[in-house]
Amino acid sequence: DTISVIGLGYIGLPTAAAFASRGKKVVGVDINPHAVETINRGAIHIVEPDLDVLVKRAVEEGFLRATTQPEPADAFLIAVPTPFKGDHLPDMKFVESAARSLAPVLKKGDLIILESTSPVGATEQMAQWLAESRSDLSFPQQAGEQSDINIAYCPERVLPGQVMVELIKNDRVIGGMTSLCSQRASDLYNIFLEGECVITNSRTAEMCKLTENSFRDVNIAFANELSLICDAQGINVWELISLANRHPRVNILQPGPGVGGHCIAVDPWFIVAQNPELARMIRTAREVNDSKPHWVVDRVKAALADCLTTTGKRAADIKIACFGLAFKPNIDDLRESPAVEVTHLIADWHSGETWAVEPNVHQLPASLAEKVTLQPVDRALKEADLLVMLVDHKPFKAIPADQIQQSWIVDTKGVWR
Ligand code: SAJ
Repeated sequence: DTISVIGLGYIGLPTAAAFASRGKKVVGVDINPHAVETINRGAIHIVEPDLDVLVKRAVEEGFLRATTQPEPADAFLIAVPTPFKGDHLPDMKFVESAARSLAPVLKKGDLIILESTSPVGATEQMAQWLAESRSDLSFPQQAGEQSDINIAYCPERVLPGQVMVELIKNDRVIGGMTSLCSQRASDLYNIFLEGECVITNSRTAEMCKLTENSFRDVNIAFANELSLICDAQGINVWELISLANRHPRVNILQPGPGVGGHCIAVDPWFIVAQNPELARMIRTAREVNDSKPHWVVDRVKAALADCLTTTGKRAADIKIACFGLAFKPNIDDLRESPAVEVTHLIADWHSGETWAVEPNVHQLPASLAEKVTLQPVDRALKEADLLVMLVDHKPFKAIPADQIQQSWIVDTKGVWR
């Protein structure tokens, strides 16, 4: 039996590799020829621990192959991005084109699983697109248990940086369009899954994925709101949270410069888009988290003003060092990162030098490189006038307190408190 994975990104490629490592024949499909060519060489085009070894072995042993055009298979997994199209509305164009592109190669008995984060109803919509685009009209297009193909929604829930572990260990929510669809999808994941397959319908599974990330967003927003309140009240928010968390039923998350990544800052808006009147707390949480970078920049402006009055220096002579660019600690992923946003905003306003300190990258993105220079930790600690802590990477946490001589520090992670 052949398994085809459409979309070879952060979710599709690890999933393809997981099936291939269990001796299944996997054909990966991606519209990006660079990704296809890289994978067929046995290499990877994304950063994720342990994935490189797995892909290399799978390609060498002939279990994994990539292509730009869908081919016939017995099971298809769709793991393409679902970004925004303007105004926080979900854009399903990649799911639609993936579905339409595989319709011509479908045959009776095939299983199609959607994994991409999607609004409620997306799986029914995908079934519609498939039905419209099918060329094998010899099979009657029937709904429900009579349908000649099986469709399910099975969201991924892996944490970037730990994908290969969580892919196998986490439980899977299986949202089949019928119970036969769910059964077949469960059988497929059980090829590599150590966690449990939990069966529900497709709409509940779609909402479940959105709910998980909204839960985290709302809880981070609570921590971020506390950090603003504590700042106004002269209270150390990290001490406060650790004290409150000693209550047996309180477990507050950590504040920071904002919420980044491709999921938590996006998925809650899918709920808001479909329920604008009802999703009041979910929307507010998004607004609280999205406004945090601006609040941080206001703190930096205040610190600079104080520095200028105290030292009598000119702003143009002040070096501001931003520690961390990644969207969370101990990774190198800068996409949708609040730390990058804060650094941009500082560099746009500050007349002196703005430095970025990010041990996990060797080159700044072009837009940042125009106005910011990448500096080593030591130099920033010695020469910068104002320090801005944005990401609590391990090496930053390890800096001994006596090496931090600066009087002006804006610490969004409570590392140098
Ligand atoms: N963050 C905080 N405070 C915290 C925890 C996180 O400010 O206490 C920030 C991080 O710094 C980062 C953002 O939130 O900017 C998101 O980071 P994360 O580690 O919470 O999550 P992601 O985006 O790496 O992965 C999430 C996970 N979802 C949940 O934990 C509910 C993952 O399991 C999902 O599979 C993934 O989204 C996804 O693909 O949807």
